[in-house]
Amino acid sequence: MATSAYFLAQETYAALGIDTEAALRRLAGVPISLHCWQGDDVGGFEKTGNDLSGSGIAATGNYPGKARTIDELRKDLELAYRLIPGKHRLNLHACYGDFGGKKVDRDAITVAQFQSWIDWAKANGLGLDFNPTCFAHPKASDGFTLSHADAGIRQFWIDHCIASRKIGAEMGRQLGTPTVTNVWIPDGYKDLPFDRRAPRERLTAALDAVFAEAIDPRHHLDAVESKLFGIGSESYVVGSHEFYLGYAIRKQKLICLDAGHFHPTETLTDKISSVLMNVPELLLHVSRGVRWDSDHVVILDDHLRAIMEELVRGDYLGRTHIGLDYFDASINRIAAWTIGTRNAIKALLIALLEPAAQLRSSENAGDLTARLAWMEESKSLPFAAVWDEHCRRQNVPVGGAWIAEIKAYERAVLSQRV
Ligand code: RNT
Ligand code: ZN
Repeated sequence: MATSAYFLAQETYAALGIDTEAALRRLAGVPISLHCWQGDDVGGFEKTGNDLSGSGIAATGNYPGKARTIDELRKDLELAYRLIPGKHRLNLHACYGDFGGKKVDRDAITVAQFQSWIDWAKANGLGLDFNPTCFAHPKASDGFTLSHADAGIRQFWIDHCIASRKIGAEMGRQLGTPTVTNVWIPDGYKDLPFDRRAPRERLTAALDAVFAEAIDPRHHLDAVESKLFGIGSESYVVGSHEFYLGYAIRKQKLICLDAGHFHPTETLTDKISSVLMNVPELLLHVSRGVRWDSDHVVILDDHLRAIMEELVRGDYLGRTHIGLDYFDASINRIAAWTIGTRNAIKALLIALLEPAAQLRSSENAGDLTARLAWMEESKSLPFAAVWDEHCRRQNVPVGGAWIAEIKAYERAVLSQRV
């Protein structure tokens, strides 16, 4: 039963020509891909364990109760999905395979190690996305993978990426929804390189080898993700934005824009409509950099709102795959998923409830005063009542009620993980 707060909000929006029911219907159809790696600080389930050195990334914090096994990670995810309204996806990294205690090196993985994830996803009504794990491995310890100067090491990572695409394609085929497999590599130098060209030529050739086989886009889509710098690759990153943007345009691949991978004052706001002029589709890693690419939990801030506004205003939702990417080990990890994902959905709802007609007609009429006025007025429209209604209809906790559920799980389950 909808509440009177919702009906009042519905009237307020209707007076502006905004249909809250249509917004709720659209919102319910947009999946967010939750990143598995928030659950265990980018650890994974390989026998070798987790060492992010040389990877350019780091999870900081030691909040107790992180998932140690595939079953624990699934149980934690199931709780997060119960607290997040709507039907969503899971974004898996290759190092999260079901290895059953056996060592299967990265270049040898097949769908066999991911069948239990596919079965689990099917049982939970989730789509899957995928990533080769080109870090946290002895062959990545000097910080280079696909652009490595050593042909043997390069080939190892090419083989890993090819294996990952095959797994992604099989996930998409079995689940009936295309898997986006995203290639991100850490390759770069701490200090000034002499030769910036050769690694980029090697990376181009390696990517060509990785993508040589065409895969049916009904099952699988390729994305490439750039970065500005990483920890230990402050001076040079082979896969820069310009590098991948050019590659993606030339090969008509998806470009992955990670909100934390640009200069601190640079946002995705202008990039979305720019890159979508030239690439078929977009993958977003919604994240929050704080001073650097620090992967903080996504909050309802101006950047997040602007990203979602762009997707709605530009009518790009059908060409955009929304994923999250952050890893905070200093707070409850299930809460980190829940907070960030609920915020991403909430921001999308706010964007769907914009007084778009007024904004568009003011702008088209050259009435920039009215445009600014409507933008500011829209900030105090009663979206919270519509958001609560969304949670109610999707049978998830309304408002802060989810916090108690996480606390109870922490007491009953996480506290036992010592
Ligand atoms: C790293 C990239 C990349 C990773 C994941 C774990 O800077 O953002 O997306 O976060 O692959
Ligand atoms: Zn990312």
